[in-house]
Amino acid sequence: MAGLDWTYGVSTLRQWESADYEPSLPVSEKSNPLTCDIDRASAYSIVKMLQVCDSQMFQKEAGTTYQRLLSDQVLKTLMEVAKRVEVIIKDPQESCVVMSGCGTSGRLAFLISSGFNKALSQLNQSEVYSYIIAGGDRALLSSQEAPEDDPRLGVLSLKKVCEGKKRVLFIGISCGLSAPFVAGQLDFCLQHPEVYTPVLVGFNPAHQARDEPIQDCTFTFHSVVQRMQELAKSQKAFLINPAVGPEAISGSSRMKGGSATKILLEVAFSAAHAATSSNTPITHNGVLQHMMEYERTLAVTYSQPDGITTLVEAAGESLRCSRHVYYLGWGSLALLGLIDASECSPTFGADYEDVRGFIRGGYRELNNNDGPLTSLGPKFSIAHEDFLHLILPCLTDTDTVLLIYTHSDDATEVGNMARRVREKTPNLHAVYHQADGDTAASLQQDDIKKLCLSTLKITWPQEALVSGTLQHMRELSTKLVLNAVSTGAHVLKGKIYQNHMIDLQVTNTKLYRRATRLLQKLSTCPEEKCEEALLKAIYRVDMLTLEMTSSDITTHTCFARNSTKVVPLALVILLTGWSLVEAESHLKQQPIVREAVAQWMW
Ligand code: S6P
Repeated sequence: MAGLDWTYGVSTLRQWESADYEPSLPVSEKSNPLTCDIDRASAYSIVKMLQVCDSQMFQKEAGTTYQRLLSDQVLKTLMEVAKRVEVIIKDPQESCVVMSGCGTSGRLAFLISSGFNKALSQLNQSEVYSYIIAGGDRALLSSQEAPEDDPRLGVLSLKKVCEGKKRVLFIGISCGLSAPFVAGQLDFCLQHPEVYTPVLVGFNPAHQARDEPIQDCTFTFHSVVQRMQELAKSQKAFLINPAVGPEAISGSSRMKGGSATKILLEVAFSAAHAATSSNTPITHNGVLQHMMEYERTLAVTYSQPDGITTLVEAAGESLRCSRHVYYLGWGSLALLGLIDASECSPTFGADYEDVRGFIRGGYRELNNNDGPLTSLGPKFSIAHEDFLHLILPCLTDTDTVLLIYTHSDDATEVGNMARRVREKTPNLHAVYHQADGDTAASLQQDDIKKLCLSTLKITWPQEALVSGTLQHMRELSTKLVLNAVSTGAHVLKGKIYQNHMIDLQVTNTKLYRRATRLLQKLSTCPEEKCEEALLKAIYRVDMLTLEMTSSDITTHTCFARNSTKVVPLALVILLTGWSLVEAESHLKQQPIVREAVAQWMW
C-alpha cells in the first residue's frame, strides 16, 4: 500500500452512493470501497484509510439520495428535538429524556446521559436524562448481543425507567434501523402518544429500515419507521437518520455510527442547555456551527497520523504475540477506553483479556444505574487499583499500556501510574489532551512524557474552552484514536479479510444474516448452501437433523453463543467440501483466519 494516493477522487469517496453499489444492502451494512484492501495495509495506511472513512461523515449532500449530517432537514429536526429537551429541563418534575440502544448505541446513551446530567447538577438543576442498554448494565462492559432481538424486554425496561412520568422524550438509537429491542420501544411510544414523543436516531434512509418479521410482533422496524414518518409531519415524532457512509470494517457501527450518534445528540442537548442556562436561542446557525466544531475535531485528531500509527503498531504487535493492550484512563475519556475495549469481543471475536480498559475511581466514577458490577466476574474489574493488583504483576514487554488523560487530570497521579508501569515495561504510551498555551501543565507533562515510549499530544484551541465544548471534542477525539488502535491492531493480527470480519459471533439475527451474506460473498455459493454450512458449524455436525433445520433463528443464535469460529469453519467447509473435523483441524493449525481461508480465495 506504500505510495497509495490519499487524495481520493470524489468518485471513489462517493462510490457507495451509487444505486448499483451493493443495492440489496442498507448503507450501514455495505462494505466501504475505501477500505477494501485494509487487511493488507500497513499501520500508517490503516490510519489514513480510517481518516478518509471518518471524513465521509461530513460529506455534503449531493442530489436527493441521502440526507447527510449537515443536511438542512437534519439540522431542523435537531433544533426541534433541542426545543423539546429545553421544555423538559425547565419543568423536570414529571418529565424526562430517555435514550436507549443495544451494544455501542446503549453505551453511548450511557456516556451522553452521564455527561449531560453532570452538567445539569453543576448548575444545581435536576437531572433529566436516563439511559437504557439492552442486556442491562453488564452490557456497558461486555458483549450482550442476544437481548437486541427482544422487543418485549425493550418495552419492559422503558416502562420501568419512565414510571410516574407524564412527559417522556424517548430517543431510540439503532444505527442500522434494525434492533427489535428499540423497535419495540418505539412501537410502545407510538401507542402512548399522551406521554411519549419518540425520536429515532440511525444512519440509514427510512426505506432501508429492516423489514424482517419480529417474533410474536405485528410490526417490523420498517413499519414502525413508516408510522413515525407519518407523525413526523406534525412533529409528534422525529427521525434523525443521515447517512454517514459504510463503516471501515463492514457493519462495525461502533465506529462512524457511534461517533455520529454522539455528535447529533450532543449538539441537540448542548443547544437545549444553552437555551435554559444562558437564554441562547436555538438557531439553525448555532446548530450548524456546533456540528462544524466536530468536523474540526476530526481534522485536529487526524493531523497526527504518525502518532496514531505508533499506537496501532504497538497494539498490533502485542496482539500478534497473544499479549494484551491496556487503556488506563481518567474521567470520561476512560469511559471511551472501557467502551472501545468491550467492543473488541463482539467485533473481532477477541477475548476480554486482549484489550481492557480501566478507569480512575472505578464504579464510583462510572456512576451507572446498577452500581458496582465486580461480582459478575473478572472482566468487570475496572478500577486502576484492579489493574495494579491483577495485571501489573504479570505485565511484560510485549504488553502495550496506554495512558489517556487531559491537562485537568491530576498529573502527579498520572506520573505515579506511569512510573509503576515503567518498572515492568517500556511499552508505555500516552494520549494527552492539552489546551493551547497551557504551559503550567506542560512542565509536569514533560516528566510523564520521558517515561513514555510515545505521546500523542492533542492540543485544543482556547476557543473550545470558551464555548464549553472542549470535553465533547476530547471525547470524540479519544474515541477516534482508540477505535483506530483496536481496529488497526486486529487488522494487523489478521482478523479481517478485505474489509470484513470473518470470525464474527453469530449471536443475534442481525449477525446471523450478516454471516450468511458474508459466506455467500466469499464462497460465491447460493444462499441455501451457505446457511446449511453455517448451521453445520453452529451445531458442529456434518449432517443436520430435521430439528436443527426447522428451528428458528433465535434457537440457532442461542446455540451459537457457545460455539467458536463458526463463520470461518462454515467458509472452509464451503470452499473445500471437507468434513467438519477436517475443517476444524485445519483452522487449529492456522489460527489466523485470513491465512486459513486465503489459499482458496486468492
Ligand atoms: C457494532 C457493535 C454492536 C452494535 C449493536 C447495535 O460495532 O458491535 O454491538 O452496537 O448491534 O446496533 P444498532 O444498529 O442497533 O445500533
